[in-house]
Amino acid sequence: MAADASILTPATPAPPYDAARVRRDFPILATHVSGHPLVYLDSAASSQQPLAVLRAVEDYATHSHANVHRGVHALSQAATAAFEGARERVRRFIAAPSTREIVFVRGTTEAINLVAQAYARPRFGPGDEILITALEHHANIVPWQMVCEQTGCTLKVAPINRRGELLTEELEQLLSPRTRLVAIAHVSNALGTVLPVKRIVDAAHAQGAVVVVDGAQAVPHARVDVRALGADFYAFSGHKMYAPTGIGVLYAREELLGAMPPWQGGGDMIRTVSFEKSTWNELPWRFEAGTPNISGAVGLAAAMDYLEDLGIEAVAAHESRLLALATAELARLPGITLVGTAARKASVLSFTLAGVHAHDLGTILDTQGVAVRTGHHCAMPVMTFFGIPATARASFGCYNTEEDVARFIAAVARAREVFA
Ligand code: C6P
Repeated sequence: MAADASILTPATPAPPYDAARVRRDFPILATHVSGHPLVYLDSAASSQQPLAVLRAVEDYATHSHANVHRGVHALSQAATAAFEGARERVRRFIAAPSTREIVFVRGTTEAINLVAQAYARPRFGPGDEILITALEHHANIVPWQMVCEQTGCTLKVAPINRRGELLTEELEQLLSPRTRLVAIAHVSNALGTVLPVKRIVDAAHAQGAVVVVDGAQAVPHARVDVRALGADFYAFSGHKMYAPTGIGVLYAREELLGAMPPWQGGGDMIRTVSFEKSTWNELPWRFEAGTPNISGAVGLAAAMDYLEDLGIEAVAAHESRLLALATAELARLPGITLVGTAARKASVLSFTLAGVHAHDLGTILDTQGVAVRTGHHCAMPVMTFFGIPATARASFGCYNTEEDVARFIAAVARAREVFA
């Protein structure tokens, strides 16, 4: 008898990633700019939303909207179920142990400020140190400077090299028993550098410090498992991962979050209120004062479903192919300097064109329908380190195609002629 063919046949290979099909899921990408089909290369600032997300938000608003946690009526219960369902979706997406550790916030900025004000400020004082890196976004610098002013603790900065790589050994040398908290990007928004988070977490923990990871530029491009990383706090924004603006997440280890005082007071974060004393709600609601962004949370959950349906690993592999292609092509053009050439990069390609301000370059690209971001990218110390005022930055998402790369390179080549 012939062997069972189904046992012998290798698993069907995954179909090749079809970026042109993915692109059609995003209605806004059919826009024309200056008479050209849009080439959207600004996903690191804000990605676009697929129909699945737009429809989920519309469906929620059409059929389920009311305030959450407050009503006995059917719509309030439906809204609460949608909101808390979204929290469970987030928990699974980042492999957090419990929904008690998932706090909905406006975005990465608010998440980091929450940790600064509710974890660091009440605990730190003179002699304590907070350690960050030289490639951080302002959202992972300024809240710590504020804590230093408020408490008298000291900010230390681990250096980078000319490729935009963190000098990890130097960071490790800066760690000491005085270090109370280490705050690092997972991926740099200005340079694209991927940081060795697990190694830094282990080194920081060995000194008794907690670690805050700014995952704003990582979550859309890689599978993040907060348990495997060992991060104490992990922050990210919905609008960089195909969800609406105004919704983000702080993951915080329950043991730490449970010992933190609330940072904002108001409705929903209390258990009882009297004029003498108020008591606090359970986790995570203790950190969600006021009516939350319910439809945003619904959209975020839909974006996570969408990304997982595409396959995060497949998206990441596709984006790194585009990044490699665009980097090689761009580097060939005379006058181009790449800013950020780390060995491990994700999604971001920053560059300058000799003799041309980045804003002028961005404007010329825009007239050709190519959208890039120009400026300091809220990372002024990075610009200072490289001795430049600004860069142009192309960033890739799940919907970008090789044709987008070709159009981008042609637009930069054209800009060179315009400014020659
Ligand atoms: N970076 C960029 O174009 P918010 O604004 O809170 O959603 O995210 C802030 C933030 C924090 N950390 C990193 C690494 C980021 O990239 C950002 C946002 C955008 O690069 C806007 S400046």
